[in-house]
Amino acid sequence: MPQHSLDFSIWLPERAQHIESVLEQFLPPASIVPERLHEAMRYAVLGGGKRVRALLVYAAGEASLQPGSETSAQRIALDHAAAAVELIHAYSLVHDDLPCMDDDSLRRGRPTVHVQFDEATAMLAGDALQPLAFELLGMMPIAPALIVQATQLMARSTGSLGMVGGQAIDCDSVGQILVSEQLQQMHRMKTGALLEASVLLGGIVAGAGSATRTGLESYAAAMGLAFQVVDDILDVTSDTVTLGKTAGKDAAENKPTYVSIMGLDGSRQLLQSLRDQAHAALLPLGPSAGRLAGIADYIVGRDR
Ligand code: GRG
Repeated sequence: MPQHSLDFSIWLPERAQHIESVLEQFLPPASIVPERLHEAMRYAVLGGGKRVRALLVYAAGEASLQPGSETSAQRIALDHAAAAVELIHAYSLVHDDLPCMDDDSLRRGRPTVHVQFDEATAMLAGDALQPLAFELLGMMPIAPALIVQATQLMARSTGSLGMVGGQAIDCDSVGQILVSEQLQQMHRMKTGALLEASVLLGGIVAGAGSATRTGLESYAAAMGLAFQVVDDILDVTSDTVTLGKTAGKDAAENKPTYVSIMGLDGSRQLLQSLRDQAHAALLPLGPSAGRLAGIADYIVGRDR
C-alpha cells in the first residue's frame, strides 16, 4: 500500500520500524574490522530513540511528492536521508554524553556509549557516524543537483553555524543568565537546525517546488523550537525512567532553559503557539501534509 494512504496511527509505528531496518542495513556489521568501533556505532544508533528526525524526513517527503508519480528511486533516497539524519543525531548524543561535555551515564534507558565501551571508542564512534551520514546522502539515486543541495543543507545545519555552534554556545552558557532571544538562538542552532534540516531534506529529495518549500521552512522553524521547549518542560516534569536519560539535569547544573526563563506555564503557552504556527504553515500544502501535522501534535504531546 502506498505510504500516503496509511492512517497516521499506523503510519508512525510502521515508519519508525522501517527506519530501524534501514539503519541496521546501512551500518557496518560488528563482525568486520575494526569490530569494537563498529559495535559501538551500532550500539549508539540501534535499539532506541523515537526517530523523530527520520519521521520528519518521510512525512515532508510524502507531503512533497507528486501524487501518483513517486518513483522507487525517490523512496530509496528518502531512506538514505532519513538514515543520515538519525546517524548525525546519534553522533551528537554520543559526543554530548562524554565526560568533557554533559558527562552522562544514561541514554535511551541504557549506559551511554563511553560507559559501555570507553571514551576513545565513543569519540571515534561519533566521528565515524558523521561521514557515514554524508556518504548516504552522496549515494542517493536522485539528480546530482538535489544531492548537492541536500549535502550543503546537512553540512551547514550541523556545523559551527548550526548544531555544533549551538552546542558551543551551550557549553559557554552554564551559570550565565541568558535573555530569551539568546536562549532561542542557542536552541535554534543546537536542536532546531537538525530538526529543520530533516524536514527540508524530505522536501529536497522529493523535488518540492518553491511554494511547498516555503511552507516546510515555516513548519520546520516552529517545530525545531517546540521540540526544545518540550525537552525543557520534561526535564522538570518527568523522571529518569520515563525519559531514559537523567531528568532534572538542567536545574541541577544551573543551565538556562525555557522553564527557568519563562516558567512552566509560560513555556506551555509558547508551546501551544508554536504548534499553532506549525499547523498554519501546513495549510497551503493541503491534505498531503497531514502526517507533518500529526508529528507536530506528537512532538508537543510527547512524554519522553
Ligand atoms: C556534541 C556536536 C554535539 C552536539 C550535541 C543535540 C545535542 C547537540 C545535544 C543533545 C543534548 C540534548 C539532550 C538536547 C535536547 C534536545 C534533544 C536533542 C534531545 C534528544 O533528542 P530525542 O528526544 O532523542 O529525539 P531520541 O533518543 O528519541 O532520539
